[in-house]
Amino acid sequence: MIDSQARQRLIRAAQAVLAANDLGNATRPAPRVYPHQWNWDSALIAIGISHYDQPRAQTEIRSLLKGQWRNGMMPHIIFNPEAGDYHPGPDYWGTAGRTDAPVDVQTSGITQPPILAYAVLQVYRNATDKKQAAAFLAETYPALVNYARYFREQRGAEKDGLAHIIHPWESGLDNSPRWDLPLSRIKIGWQPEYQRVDTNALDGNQRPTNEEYDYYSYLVEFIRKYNYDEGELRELCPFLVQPVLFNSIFCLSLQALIEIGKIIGEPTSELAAWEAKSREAINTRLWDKQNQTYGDFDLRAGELYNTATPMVCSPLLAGIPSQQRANRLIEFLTDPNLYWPQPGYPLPTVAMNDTNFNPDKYWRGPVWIIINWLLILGLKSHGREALAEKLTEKTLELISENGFYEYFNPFTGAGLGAQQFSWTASLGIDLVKKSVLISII
Ligand code: 2M8
Repeated sequence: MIDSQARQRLIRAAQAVLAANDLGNATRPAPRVYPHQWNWDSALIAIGISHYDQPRAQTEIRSLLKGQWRNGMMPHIIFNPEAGDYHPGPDYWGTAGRTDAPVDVQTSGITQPPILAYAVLQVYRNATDKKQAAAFLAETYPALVNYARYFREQRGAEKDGLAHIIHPWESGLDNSPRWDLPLSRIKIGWQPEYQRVDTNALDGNQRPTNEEYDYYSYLVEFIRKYNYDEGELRELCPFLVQPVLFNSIFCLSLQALIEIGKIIGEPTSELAAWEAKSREAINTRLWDKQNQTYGDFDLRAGELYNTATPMVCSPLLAGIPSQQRANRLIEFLTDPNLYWPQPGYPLPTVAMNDTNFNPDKYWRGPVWIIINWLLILGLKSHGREALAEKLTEKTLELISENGFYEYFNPFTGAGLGAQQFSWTASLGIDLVKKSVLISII
């Protein structure tokens, strides 16, 4: 149990991490390994910052929106012109001059989990000057709706209710075993030409393999070859998956957009229809009867498949499952053989009894604060406040005892990957602020 002094210390230290990673109008995820601005990182960073610096949180969002493409796409990276040491950089993406790409900033050409609209709503909720904050909502709303419309029109949500991704990096979960099956079906057409730099700064045993990087780089080259043309990529991209976590986050952001629309007096019936369609599709097309959890749909193979990771419970975060399904999912999450090690720290990103589980390797087992934070939200959405508080408590303990790492060993708590990681800091702040305990101290 971490007491109120430890919580205050955590907030101060987290603010120092965010200040050190501040690039002016944007925040990098970590000093050396991630020197640019990332899409969902920045959205989550803005939530943390909005608890103590509303103008800076709004600036974070505005700088992210500068990267938006004309078709509504929010790129996964906006490049920092001062930083060079990252693969793949702007030249490898080669998006400059593409018809849809912005002219004054350089970006990648794929997106990331669309948590942005939810983040904007949280920034508003944390504001004390609600009039100014509502003006910020009105300012950003059209861009946020365009981003949602992009998933409807370009990524299949209009047709299926579900958005597809064209690269594992779009999932945010890079080398999660969730992509092993669809990647294994891809025949690499040529040897991609690239140089990894991540393993210069970090232990290679904690990072994806070279084979995985071959797939990632090949897919970037493939997407670039087809000129970022969404229609062509829908037809031809060898990786085309409708992931459950991504779509649950899409639904959450649609719910947030509806709420924002109501606050600023915009009609919301169209958004409500989009949200209902996506929710329904998650509950039907992504429901895996056999495992009694949610899976991902591989559009290339035309099948639903599943992997033992806590993401199988992700629809909880947008209140999507029935109470009966939710109860079953929560039993999985709290099972000490799967996701709640005792002793240790919940929630490992792969089930501990699964052959893919590796407690130290990137998205293949370590605890990630983002996943805990999303599932804490899910527990609260389903009325499980006490359990949400328990998970909050364990997560804060993990950070305050081990530091603001990118990910953590679920048994020992040892920090892994990048140090001084921004979303660990910002979500740490958010967890302290929302914790039931803090409000009674
Ligand atoms: C990781 O992804 C990037 C590629 O986008 C990488 O491996 O270099 C993921 O953890 C992703 O979710 C995250 O947004 C990004 C920056 O923190 O790093």
